Amino acid sequence: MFMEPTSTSNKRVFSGMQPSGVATIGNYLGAIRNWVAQQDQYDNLFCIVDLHAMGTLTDPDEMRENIHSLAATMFAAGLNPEIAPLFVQSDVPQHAELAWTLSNVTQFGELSRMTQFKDKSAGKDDAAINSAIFFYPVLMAADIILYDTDLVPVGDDQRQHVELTRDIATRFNTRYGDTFVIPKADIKEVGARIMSLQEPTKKMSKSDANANAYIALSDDPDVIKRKIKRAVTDSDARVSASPEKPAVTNLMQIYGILADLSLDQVEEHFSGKGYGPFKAELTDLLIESLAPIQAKLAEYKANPEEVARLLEIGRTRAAILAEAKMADVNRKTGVGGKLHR
Ligand code: ATP
Ligand code: LTN
Repeated sequence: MFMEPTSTSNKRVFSGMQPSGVATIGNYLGAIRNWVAQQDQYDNLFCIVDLHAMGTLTDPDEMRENIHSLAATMFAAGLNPEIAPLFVQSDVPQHAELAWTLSNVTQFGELSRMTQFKDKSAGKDDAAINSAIFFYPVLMAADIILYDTDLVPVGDDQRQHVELTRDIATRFNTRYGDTFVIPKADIKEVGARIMSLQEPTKKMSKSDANANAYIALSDDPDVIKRKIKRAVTDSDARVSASPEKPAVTNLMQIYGILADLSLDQVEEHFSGKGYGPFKAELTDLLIESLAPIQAKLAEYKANPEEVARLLEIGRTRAAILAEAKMADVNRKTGVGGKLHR
């Protein structure tokens, strides 16, 4: 039943990111950084999931701008298009096509239990909730299994969606015969959940209405300084990590990842010092860590044709795989008007 990969080296990695705003350090530390670190080890595909962002982003110019700027950001952060092709979801129509097919093996109850859906629809009138945010995990499942994906490197917030993807793929395989590889989430222990700088019990999100809640990869030094200064802290003045101190623990985590230190080491480094010196050092570290990415980002932004060219190479690679898989799926389900398939 399960089609397991044959060796580590040819394992397929697939992951996606919405062009719903400017990539944040949450996206970087929880996702992009890991994609880049492992890109030599796997057969990769990365995707800018524009269809997933249509609900939050309704201005077409902004959509176009965000897609290209997110692509530039990913290349600037070290994604190598020669070994890790990047493409835009809507450029490969089989994503939407497969999502429809998969909706026939997905239960209403399963989608109702998704915490992202529950969070995003909480307190809203039915009339104010788009059905797309309910259907969203089906499209995500299609993104993943269209490419025989083994591993899905994501932040912790996507764990439940990848579990559902496994259930959907298994159900299709049971009904129609082995077709899809059953993927696994690849979630790192460190950095998988960077919290908002303003409400540390909420994850940092690029579509947050309050820009002080996140650090964007493109924020300049003054903006970083201001945002860290305004970042909320906890009631006592000690730089120490604990569940009762989510704000400082989050800032310490960011510091630790960038400085390659454990939380204990960060605590030791700042023992006897208060939040002032801690925030000052964190600001400098962020500015220093983002500088090389920002320098490359400026180069890509000055050359939009190059970004478009790289996305087209990614599209070509993805299309070959997607067309073959979708033809197989359509043959197995029996849809279509041709006599011979
Ligand atoms: P939105 O705010 O529009 O919901 P987002 O910032 O959550 O977007 P996505 O494009 O949905 O970002 O996610 C891209 C990747 O970044 C996913 O793997 C997701 O798990 C990861 N990610 C997003 N936010 C964080 C975070 N705060 N900490 C760690 N990883 C994150
Ligand atoms: N749902 C994800 C974005 C996403 C994704 C994917 C991630 C869409 N399709 C496929 C991994 C694999 C999110 O909201 N972060």
